[in-house]
This record gives sequence, structure tokens and C-alpha cells, in this order.
Amino acid sequence: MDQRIQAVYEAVINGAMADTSGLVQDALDAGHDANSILKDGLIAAMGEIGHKFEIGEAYVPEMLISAKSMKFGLELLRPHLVAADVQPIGRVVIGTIKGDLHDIGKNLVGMMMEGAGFEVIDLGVDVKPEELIDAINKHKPNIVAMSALLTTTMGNMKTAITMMEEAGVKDNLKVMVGGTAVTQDYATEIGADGFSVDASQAASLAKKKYCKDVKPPRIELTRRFFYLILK
Ligand code: B12
Repeated sequence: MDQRIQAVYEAVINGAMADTSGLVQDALDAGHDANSILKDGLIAAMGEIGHKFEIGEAYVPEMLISAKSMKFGLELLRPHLVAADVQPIGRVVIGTIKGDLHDIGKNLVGMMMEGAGFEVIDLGVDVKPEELIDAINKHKPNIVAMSALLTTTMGNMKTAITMMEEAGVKDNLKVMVGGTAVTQDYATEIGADGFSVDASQAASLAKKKYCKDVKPPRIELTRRFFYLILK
């Protein structure tokens, strides 16, 4: 990997928030395209920190600080990605369900999804099922992700899923649920499509299972075309 992209990668892994945007700028100034900096620098680093988290080599604070660093880099990169027509791999609407104000886990899931290449629309906490339906109609997400930490209010996730079915929008998206109150059994019982115990697995599950139908970005199609021709 080029040393400038490697420097971006390492800044995110090390949670060097103050350095990430400067290093992304260096990589851009050196002529690297925005997509490579995104994929090989920011996204690859978030994949690595997620892996470390799964095997117990990194913890929530490290993930949070890496995700923040990634966000700084992404902010700087965003206009260049738009100019290069680099599309996100999918769109996620996320929120903590009605009655629940816990947001640390939800934020982490959102950041890991963003780090995996998704566009993330965060509705915040205490999100009413009606607000979810409005957001689905407005943003047309591939995934709706709901977080719940309270057993007293987790039932609102079931209400939200029922309302999605009644509104006729459920078939066009996948619903993921999580949070300490939620189990795989509960997720299955309420008709959710996916559950995971942590943010890292949430992002890889979303990527593996739910985005296979999403059209690859134009830049990726071009790359595949040339690959096939030159092979
Ligand atoms: C921090 C905290 C608070 C903070 C929240 C701050 C904030 N901004 O979030 C404050 C102090 C405000 C708070 C308030 C309350 N809390 Co509180 N809180 C906690 C605590 C200690 C940690 C939660 C946390 O952030 N964990 C760290 C994150 C990273 O973990 P996580 O949320 O589980 O998320 C991970 C996974 O679950 C998953 N995930 C999360 N969301 C999603 C979504 C999807 C789609 C997917 C796939 C995965 C996923 O990925 C995340 C990252 O890996 C827990 C105890 C605990 N150990 O869980 C109690 C706890 C959740 N709280 C509890 C309670 C009772 C309350 C209060 C009702 C207390 C009170 N009497 O006022 C209020 C509720 C207010 C409200 N209406 O929401 C209880 C809930 C009990 C229950 N069975 O319902 C707990 C379990 C404590 C306990 N043992 O009693 N709380």
C-alpha cells in the first residue's frame, strides 16, 4: 500500500483524530483518488479495528475514537467522492426506539456502518415508529437499524415492524435490531431480518447479506469491465 494511504490507515487505527484530515489531504495532494483513500485507508482501517474488537484486542473507547478519526477523514473526502461519483454501498436509517434514550451503542453501529461504506441517516433516540416510516419514505434506505436497551420499551420495535408491513415498505428493505435488551430469538420473533451482538458484526452482516442486490457504483463497474477485458 502507498505510504500516504498507509498513514491514513494507521491514523484511524490509532485514533489520531487531529491527524486524519491532514493525512487525507496529503494523500489527495499526492494525486491519490478519493475512492482509494476511502477504501484502502478509512474503510480498511475500520474493518481492522472492528476485527480487533471482535477478538478482544480493542474495546468500545478505541472503536469510538477510531470511528471519530474516520469521520474527520470522511468529511474532508466527501466533496471529492461526490465529484468522482463514488456511491455509498447502501443506505441505512438508524435510531434508538421510542422510549429509550441510550445512544452509545447505536452511535457505534452507525459509525461502523459508515466506516463500511454505507450512507447513514441517524434519527437519534426516542424514535417513534411513525418517524421511522416517514424516514423510510423520504430516504428509501436498504436497511433500517433499530437499537433497544430497555426491556420496557423494546416492544416498540415490533410495533415499528408491523407498521412497516402495513405501510407496504417492509419488503423493500431489511430490518436489523440490536442493543443489550435484544436477542437473536427476540429478533426472529418480531420478524426482524438480522441481529448482531456488536457494532462490528452489525456492519459486516449488513454488508454481506443485505447489499448484494445493491448496484455497484459506476466506478466499480468500470473497474470490473477493464479487469474482464485485460484478463
Ligand atoms: C450508559 C447507560 C445509561 C446512560 C445512557 C447514556 C447514553 N447516552 O447512551 C444513562 C445514564 C442516561 C442511562 C439511563 C437509563 N438507564 Co441505562 N444503562 C447504561 C449502561 C450502563 C451502558 C449502556 C451502554 O452504553 N453500553 C455500551 C454500548 C456500546 O453497548 P450497547 O448499547 O449494548 O451496544 C452494542 C450492542 O448491543 C450492539 N447494538 C446496539 N444497538 C444496536 C442496533 C443494531 C441494529 C445492531 C445490529 C446492534 C446494536 O452494538 C453495540 C456496540 O457494540 C447499561 C448497562 C449495560 N451494561 O448495558 C444501562 C442499562 C441499559 N440502563 C438501564 C436503565 C434501567 C436505565 C434507566 C431506566 C435508569 C433510570 N431509572 O432512569 C434510564 C433510561 C432512560 C431512558 N428512557 O432511556 C438498564 C436497563 C434494564 C432493562 N432490562 O431494561 C441497564 C441494563 C442497567 C441495569 N443493569 O439495570 N443509562
